[in-house]
Amino acid sequence: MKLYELAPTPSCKRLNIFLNELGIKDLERVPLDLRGGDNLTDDYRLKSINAKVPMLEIDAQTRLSETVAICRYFDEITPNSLALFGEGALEKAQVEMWHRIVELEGVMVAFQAFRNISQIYKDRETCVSEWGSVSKTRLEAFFPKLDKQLQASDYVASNRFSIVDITAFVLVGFASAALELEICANYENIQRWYEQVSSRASVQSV
Ligand SMILES: N[C@@H](CCC(=O)N[C@@H](CS)C(=O)NCC(=O)O)C(=O)O
Repeated sequence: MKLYELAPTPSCKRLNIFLNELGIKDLERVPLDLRGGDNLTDDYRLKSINAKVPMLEIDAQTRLSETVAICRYFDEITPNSLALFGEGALEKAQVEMWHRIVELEGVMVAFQAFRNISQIYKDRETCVSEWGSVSKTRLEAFFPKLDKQLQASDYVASNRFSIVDITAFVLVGFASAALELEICANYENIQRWYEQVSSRASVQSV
């Protein structure tokens, strides 16, 4: 089994925190140079449906793309009682609901903002500065929603740590560093939760 990645990217951070939670360490890793275009070669495109990282190669015929799909695979094959995708009908649905909200209104919008403002991938996509700015404004409008939820609940989806906290944690870190948004200073519930998640061993080693 091989994991194709660029460890500092947000998507790979999400996966690596999840793997740390499960205690998975001895995984063969293949580092890719994304800016150099390692993910755009014909060989990689044949292997990866979205030509992005992370990508898990299970064997010569079987590969998985999409961070959450890879997390789910490892969760299923690793005996554990962490319930990172929730436990019971209601909590599983709450995890699913909040994960979609955080990904669709947070992560995807943050990626659009960063990619269009920085133009780091202008060799492979059309970049529109105005779309980057609009996306950044839309992203800023998401954090009050997250803060309100964290006022009502210890963690994002419920009172228990889940995969949604990993995704939201990486999002807040990325938006603060790459988009220079002051999130923790402006939202006290996000700040309380962010400090709590930061103290987890799984997070400290990525
Ligand atoms: N929806 C995908 C997004 C993956 C993604 O956007 N990966 C970025 C790094 S964070 C990437 O590979 N970028 C290279 C490119 O777009 O060429 C997932 O969740 O895995």
